[in-house]
Amino acid sequence: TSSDNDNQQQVSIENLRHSLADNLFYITGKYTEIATLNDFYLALAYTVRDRLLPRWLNTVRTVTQLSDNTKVVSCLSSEFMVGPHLVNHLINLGIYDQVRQAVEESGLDLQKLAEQEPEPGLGNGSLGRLAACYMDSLSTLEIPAIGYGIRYEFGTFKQQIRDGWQVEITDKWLQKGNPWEIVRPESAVEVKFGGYTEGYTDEEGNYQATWVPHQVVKGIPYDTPISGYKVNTVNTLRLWKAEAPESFNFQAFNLGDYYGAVDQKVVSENITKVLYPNDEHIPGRQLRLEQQFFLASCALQDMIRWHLKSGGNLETFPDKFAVQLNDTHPAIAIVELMRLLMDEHHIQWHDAWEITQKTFSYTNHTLLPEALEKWPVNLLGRLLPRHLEIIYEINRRFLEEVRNSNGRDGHKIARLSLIDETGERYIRMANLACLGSHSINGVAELHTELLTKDTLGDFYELFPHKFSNKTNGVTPRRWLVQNNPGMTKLISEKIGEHWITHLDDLRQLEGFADDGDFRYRWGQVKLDLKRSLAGHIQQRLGVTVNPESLFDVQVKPIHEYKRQHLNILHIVTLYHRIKQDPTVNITPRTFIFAGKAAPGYFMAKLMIKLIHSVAEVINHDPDVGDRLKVVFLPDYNVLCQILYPAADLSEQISTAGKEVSGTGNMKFCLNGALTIGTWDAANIEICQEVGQENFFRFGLTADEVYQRKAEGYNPWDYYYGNSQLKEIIDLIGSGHFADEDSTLFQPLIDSLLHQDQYMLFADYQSYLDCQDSISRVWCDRDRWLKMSILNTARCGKFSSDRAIREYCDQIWHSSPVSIQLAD
Ligand code: 26R
Repeated sequence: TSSDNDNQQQVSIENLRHSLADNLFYITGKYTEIATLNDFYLALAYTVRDRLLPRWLNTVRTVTQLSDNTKVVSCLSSEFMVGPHLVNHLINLGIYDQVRQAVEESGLDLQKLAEQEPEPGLGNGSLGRLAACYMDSLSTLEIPAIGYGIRYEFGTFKQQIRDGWQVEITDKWLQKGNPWEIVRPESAVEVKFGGYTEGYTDEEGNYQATWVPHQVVKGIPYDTPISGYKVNTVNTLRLWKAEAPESFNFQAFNLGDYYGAVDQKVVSENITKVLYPNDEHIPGRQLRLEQQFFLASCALQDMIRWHLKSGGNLETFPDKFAVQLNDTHPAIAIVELMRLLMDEHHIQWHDAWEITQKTFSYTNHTLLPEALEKWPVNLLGRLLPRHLEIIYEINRRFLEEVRNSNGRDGHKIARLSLIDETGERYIRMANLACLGSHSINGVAELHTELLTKDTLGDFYELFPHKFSNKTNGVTPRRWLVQNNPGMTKLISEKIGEHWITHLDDLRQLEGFADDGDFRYRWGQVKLDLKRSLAGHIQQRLGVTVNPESLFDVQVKPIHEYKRQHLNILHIVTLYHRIKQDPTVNITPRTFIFAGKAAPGYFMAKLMIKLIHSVAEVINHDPDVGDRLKVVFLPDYNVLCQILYPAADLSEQISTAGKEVSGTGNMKFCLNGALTIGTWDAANIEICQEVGQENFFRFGLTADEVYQRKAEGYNPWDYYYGNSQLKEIIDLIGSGHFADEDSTLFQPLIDSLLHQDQYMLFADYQSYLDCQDSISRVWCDRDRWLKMSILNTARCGKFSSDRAIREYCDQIWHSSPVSIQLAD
């Protein structure tokens, strides 16, 4: 067809080269002679975006004109960690090779240009990355979808290390412009804050409320395309920026109070200034609640406008949109939809509540009780007075129902209540999310089990039908195809390319696990990646590591429950063995760490310091030589992509029952790393898939952790009961790694000796034994390679495509729509 020809034409080398030159001239306004590398990157980005636009606009047009029986998936998330766009689009559009050639013929280097792209760090960790993987799969599966989030001006902080300590630097990702977004000022919405409510009774005798806000803020949408792999679907990620409405403070202008009016502008724009790090002190942060409500209100107004414009009425809203709440951060949307339906569209409570429950579904991502969100009643009432009224009414009706059908167990009612009245009064966002949704899911089997038994047990008892498990997944496009071209090529050579969208097909690799030639090449791919990582390490940190050593990698946020310090205990044990007998036989290992600590989390920051201090000593000790090296790669986001493919061993060592799912574990497995893991989170399912003979398991189970605690766990028993453990704890405590300063790591040592909340001591010996057996297996290279191949071959379950299919079939009831390209 002619549109196919246009397409071919559009991506001919010749045409790409011209566009590149044109965009450089017309968009960056530069001649080649004075253009910077960043200008060339921008020109290339626009060249690629131009080629996405026909697909994107056709997707938007098709989706907005959909008949009633097709549902749009709407993902509300306070975080989206989409990662760099450029190479991702090249691969999805299938034009990587053409573009590389066009770039080369223009005298440039594609990789260098790609490195110019700042990473939009609009998230803290895997919750935001999960949302991005899911957007990728939605597009690839041709599901009409929209992601709603916040366009933070500053994303997650950049991490620098000074003298072994983490230092936070602001992330100015928008500084040099963002070619991937298109602002849509004509689609702005208004969001209200503060003030008071007025009630009246209408002609029909119904109570009506009006909200007289104190402040109005404008939400401006910025759209980013999310392409699917080799399909026409390009869905939208719509991020909202807060601005002051120009007309709002006219009075101040008229009175000549120019600065007063400008102040207002500053206050409004603060709402989307910065992403909050995962921190312990969130409940009092008014700005965080403002962000949450801002997102919820913008998204809902946008969807309602869209629905009404396409001729729908609000009764059919849930047939048009399936709204997924990514954790409780956007859960205030439940109340906002009630308000919009009742106060602005005059729908009665009963109907409004039915529409609301049909619309929302909720995914939980937290088990730690201190991370369950709650907002002080006073704060919420001040900021959202009308919403507090609605919450009280939802709660009143709910608790009345509970009392009527379940009797008067006061404790249970107190636990179910949307309001925590055990001390200062709080609104419990998880309770609100459970009540206002028709579906609640956990993100790994064990997590869902613990949720239903414990964290949300009371709700499970009332609404067992609402609960289900949807084990997380990651997109193989970014985490294998893009990140690990060598392995991708090797796999595709053997089994074709169908696996890229049907990851279960990797099973066909099982047939090659015993093929000597294939094994050899598999090993070579890994070795190449390790060499290139070693080069990076040399360049960035000045540390020489041996690419032939076992690369033992732990990358994830730094947290006590994730137990980076257990890993350190193993490293110090090996060091101690060498010091006792320098001729001891030790399998050479390179220990690689990366990850950020929340800025206010002292213990996590001390763990980073400990890693650096131990590294400093070990890396320079002549007795150790090049047998052991320890490195910490700063600013995890940028470098993490190359860490997964280069890893031999993946450390997934959280205290059982504490990690929700993990997704890093899946990325490692996909890239052929073997896992040393506790019986926790998605590790369990990985082990079940790859087979226990291909997985290194250690430590207590979640049940055992629970029992030990119940029996009265005493870390001193382990300290005195295990001389090796005692020796290394004493070694760290003595200041050996801290220039003889015995106070530096005392807080860490004390917390282990006196409490050991995360049971490092209980798992220490088991971890050590497991690591020793890993060292033995490593020496049998053939065996290791076979296990590595089988890990990749059997991890098909952990594709985000599988996860999204489950969400579509069981929760959203949404199906694919193929997008035709118009002529
Ligand atoms: C409320 C505030 C303090 C807060 C708490 C916790 C803010 C953010 C979080 C992070 C949570 C929601 C999170 O990211 N959880 C992670 O979700 C991943 C995706 O499901 C899991 O893989 C991972 O195990 C889990 O920690």
